[in-house]
Amino acid sequence: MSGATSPHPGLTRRNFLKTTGLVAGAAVAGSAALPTLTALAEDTQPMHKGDQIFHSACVPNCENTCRLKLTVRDGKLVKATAGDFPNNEYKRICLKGMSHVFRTYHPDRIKYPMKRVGERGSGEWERISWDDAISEITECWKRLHEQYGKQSILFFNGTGNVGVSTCSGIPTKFMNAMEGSKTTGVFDYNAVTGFQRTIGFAFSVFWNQNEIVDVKNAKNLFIWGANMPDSQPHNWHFMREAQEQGTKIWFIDPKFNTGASKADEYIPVRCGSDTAVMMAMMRLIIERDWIDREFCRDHTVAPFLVKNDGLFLRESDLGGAGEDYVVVDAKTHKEMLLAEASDPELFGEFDVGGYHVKTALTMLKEVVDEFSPEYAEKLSTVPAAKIEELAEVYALDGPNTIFTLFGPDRFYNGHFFSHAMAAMAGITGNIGKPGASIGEHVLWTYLSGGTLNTPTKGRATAIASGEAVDVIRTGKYRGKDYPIKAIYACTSNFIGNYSDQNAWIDALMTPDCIDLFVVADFHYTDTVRFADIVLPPAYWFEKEDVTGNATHPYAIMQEKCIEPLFESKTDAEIINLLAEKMGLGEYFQQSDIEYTEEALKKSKAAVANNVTIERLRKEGAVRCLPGDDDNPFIFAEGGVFPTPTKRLEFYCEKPTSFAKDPKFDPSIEHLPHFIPPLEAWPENDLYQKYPLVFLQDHTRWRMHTQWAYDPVLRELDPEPVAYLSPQDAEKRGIKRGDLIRIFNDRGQIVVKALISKGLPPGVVNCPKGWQRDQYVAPGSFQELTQRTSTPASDNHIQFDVLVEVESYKEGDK
Ligand SMILES: Nc1nc2c(c(=O)[nH]1)N[C@H]1C(S)=C(S)[C@@H](COP(=O)(O)OP(=O)(O)OC[C@H]3O[C@@H](n4cnc5c(=O)[nH]c(N)nc54)[C@H](O)[C@@H]3O)O[C@H]1N2
Ligand SMILES: Nc1nc2c(c(=O)[nH]1)N[C@H]1C(S)=C(S)[C@@H](COP(=O)(O)OP(=O)(O)OC[C@H]3O[C@@H](n4cnc5c(=O)[nH]c(N)nc54)[C@H](O)[C@@H]3O)O[C@H]1N2
Ligand code: SF4
Ligand SMILES: [Mo]
Repeated sequence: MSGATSPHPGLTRRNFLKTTGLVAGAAVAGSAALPTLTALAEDTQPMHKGDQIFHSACVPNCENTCRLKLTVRDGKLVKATAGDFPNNEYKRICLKGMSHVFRTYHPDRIKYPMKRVGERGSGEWERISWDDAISEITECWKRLHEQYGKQSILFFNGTGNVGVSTCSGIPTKFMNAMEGSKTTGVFDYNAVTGFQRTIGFAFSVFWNQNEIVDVKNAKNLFIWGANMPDSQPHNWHFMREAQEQGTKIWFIDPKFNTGASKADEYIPVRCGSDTAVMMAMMRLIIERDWIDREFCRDHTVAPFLVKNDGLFLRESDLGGAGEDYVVVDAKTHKEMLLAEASDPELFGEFDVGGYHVKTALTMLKEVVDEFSPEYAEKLSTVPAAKIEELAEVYALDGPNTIFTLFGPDRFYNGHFFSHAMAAMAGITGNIGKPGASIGEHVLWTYLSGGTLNTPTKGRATAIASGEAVDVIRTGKYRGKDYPIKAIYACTSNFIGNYSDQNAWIDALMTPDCIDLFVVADFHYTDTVRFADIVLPPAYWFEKEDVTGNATHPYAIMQEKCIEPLFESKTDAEIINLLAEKMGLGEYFQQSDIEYTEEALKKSKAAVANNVTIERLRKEGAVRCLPGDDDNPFIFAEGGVFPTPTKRLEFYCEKPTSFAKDPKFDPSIEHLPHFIPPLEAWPENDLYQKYPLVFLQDHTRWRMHTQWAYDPVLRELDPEPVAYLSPQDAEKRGIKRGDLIRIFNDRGQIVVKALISKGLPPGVVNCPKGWQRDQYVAPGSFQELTQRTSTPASDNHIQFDVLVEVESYKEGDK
């Protein structure tokens, strides 16, 4: 990595490992006295004669896919440990990965096709044959096609398994071939939208950051709205190792959690206010001339001229033939083509060819000018002096990395947070080089199964996720007739994971609304509970696939280790059976791995990196990202961005709305703004009635709703809890261990109270993922969340939620 400005040159962890001969996973840097889980999971158990070793991957959407080494004895999976990588810095596992034996053989795993016999939701089922299940489903679907049209079947294809063919591949191909309906984005898209419109993305909307091993090259690492180490154990250790080598970690989060406790500096912030802090930082950076002029000039749209209509001034506007951008030359003060200007004005307002124009940087300056550090302090609670320090360190003491995930994303207009972050990285040049990075960090869809296009021309129609439940209830979508009469869900627990659970339950329980609800899943989840027919899918180790969804740079072969248990069938087999009966059989003939192979052959990324099934079978894990183990991938290296202008577009010329939301106003979307949360904000009248912001951690004890029924994890995290600040607990007479009821107008949840000094007053945190049957009283964390989404991104805003808390006694409502 030539030219890297490392704060600790010479000794990288990789070099250190190489020179000492230590293998990753042993107790090395970061935890001198304590062995890592990976080390603990190593082969301490003696191998039995005849044991077989297979390799696969752990494939929930935890944003990593750890490679697994699986021991099979007499056809039974007996052990899951961490599998090797070409670069073993990526060799990791967490408790969830280690507990796969228990998940695979869980006594409550759904074993056979089941049909509801009682009322919907009653939990009364009878076993049926595969033949009967497939016939009943397809006969109903054929009737609905005739009566209501093909869009009347709504498909949910979630993130339960991120294998190439299981995840988006086969289900997408099927819903397209069926010309059914689906919902748009839903989760994490606020963050994605702000980055995508400014810095673009390299291969997938979820990857626009440097490869994580590069974090050691950062002088400062700002962890801003990410639940390290709970939600990212696989990335967290790289950060801690960087810290040991001199990188300073700043942690900006409303709560003082495990990650914050390990940081060099913790900065508490009011929920949903981060954009205001960044706006103030940018004001200071511009005011004090801490900008990186060269980077602004050569790699951002700073000198571009913006017309009154919001578009950039082009040669064609001035009567020229081309579309090159026009700038003003700093020496001559005359307009010039960007390609010819060596020193364009960064700031200023001009009259050019009859247009009154401003440079994009001037427009950014105008929107940040409102944010004095004192004003930002009032909004965010971060002291003005701390904001000044943050601005100075970020601008002047780099290279700096900001690692963010989805805390600020889960608020209304959360996309402006990532938009502002990109603007700040651009004007300070903290991007496109070693140690300097922002963005998202998952190889998601890089090796997408979505490339499994249907040979028919059909496509599923997307409806906005937040509106879907109303479409079901009213039969109308944005004023037009749109009947939805059946649902098919696989790899999705949407009733557990979509906001405003009671609205969904209501839609499913309304007579004559949904004729047939089919789910393929392993457990009686919140979604399965309301199904009419349940189909048992084969588990991850009972079939072949490849995964390319990770924060490490490898595609991993998922070998079949054991036969499908009970009567389970792989998702591909299930869909093949359904397709056959729907007259689509000719397009759905392949086995799991044949589908995967087809996807890899159609994937540009797989082709470019020579990721083939043959290689995967031989090597197990194949790098599928530019760069190599010693030269990690640097996003937008050299300042060349995957955007229309090839520059960092902190001014977005043509903002769009992900779900074409009629509420979307493009005129306010060019530049970042601070727009307060919709619900969870002190100025909201609802605050009087519901004075607590409701957060829901992605906790280490579950993956969303997966592992909720796992006996090993439940030993350690046995029951639903909520964390309250001592002040809020005392005010309500609540003590540690009391049962409390958390409620708002949408619903309730009853959980055990834990008191934490790490929480600020006014915030309650209820780790997510428990299922309805795991609470002591009716309710769910998901009853409390709201369905409104950000018009730009259709992102559910699960933290933009207000609640009240009271003591609960058994027998209460
Ligand atoms: N173990 C485990 N790992 C997971 C998951 C899981 O469920 N379990 N889920 C995976 C998935 S799909 C995702 S999207 C990611 C999610 O990963 P994260 O985004 O890291 O998960 P959250 O728990 O939502 O954490 C958000 C963090 O932001 C903080 N926060 C809340 N509001 C604000 C705010 O207004 N400002 C700031 N600065 N911080 C705020 C919260 O206190 C928390 O620390 O994790 C992935 N990894
Ligand atoms: N309140 C609140 N809600 C949230 C969030 C939040 O922070 N707060 N976070 C949101 C986020 S970021 C995300 S990404 C979503 C995730 O939402 P989902 O995509 O629904 O995620 P999971 O809970 O992992 O559920 C997936 C289901 O797929 C099943 N499954 C796993 N593997 C397979 C398989 O091979 N075949 C079949 N047929 N099924 C399989 C699992 O058993 C599980 O029931 O949740 C969102 N929901
Ligand atoms: S849950 Fe995530 S971190 Fe844990 S073993 Fe599985 S892939 Fe790895
Ligand atoms: Mo997510």
